Formats: sequence, C-alpha cells, structure tokens
Amino acid sequence: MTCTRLFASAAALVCACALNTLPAFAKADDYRFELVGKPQAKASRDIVQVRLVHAPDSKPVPDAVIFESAADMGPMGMPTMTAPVQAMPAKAGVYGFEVEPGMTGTWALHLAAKVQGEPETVRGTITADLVK
Ligand SMILES: [Cu+2]
Repeated sequence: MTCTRLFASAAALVCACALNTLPAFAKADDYRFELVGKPQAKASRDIVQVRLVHAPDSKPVPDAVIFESAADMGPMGMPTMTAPVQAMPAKAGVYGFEVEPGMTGTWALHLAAKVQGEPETVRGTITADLVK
C-alpha cells in the first residue's frame, strides 16, 4: 500500500518536472523546501527541520499547511525503503518532522503543502543524512 502511494507520488514528481519546462504553468514551482540545520538524532528518531521559501524574493513562508510527508531512501538507490514520518507543530516558520529511519544514510523527505494565495499544491523534496 505504501509502495503504491510512493510510486504515485514519484509519478507526480516526474510530471511536475515536465511542467517545469513551461514557465507559464510553473507558479507552484516558485517555492522550495530547505533543510534547516543538521537533523538531530534522538534514540531511534531524527528531527528534521525544514523551511519553505518563496524563491523569487527568498522570503520564508511561515503559514503553509504541510499535509503530506513521506520519507524514503531513494537517494541511496532504495526508493522502496520507507520510514514513518510525523509532522510536528510549526515554530516560527520552521516545520519539524520526526523521522524513524530503519537505516543510517541519506534519506529523501517528500513534502506537499498548501500555501495561502497559491491555488496549486506546492511539492518538494529535501535530502537529509539520518542516523538510525
Ligand atoms: Cu536503506
């Protein structure tokens, strides 16, 4: 079930990339997710902190609603290896996620957000080095 969903979102990402070549339709691509600091490992969990930035003016977006978060080991050639992700309350424009990686290494965190005044869903992926 998780795999199917991941493949679906991977397909969606591919589509988003294709649309990227058409600037007129790429408004949601004006945003990017950025890693804030280094992930903090605590027991078997890692806290990953992320900021959403409106790229054209480098302004952080503090009031986005991140409604989807999924982690996988795609950056290390293991896209089917997933990890539980739990969103934490946003603090001063920083969105926190608690990831429970089954393996130490580089993970991808896929995010989808609603931004005020932006009709399209904003999607992005960040990579982070996590410790089991
Ligand atoms: Cu792995």
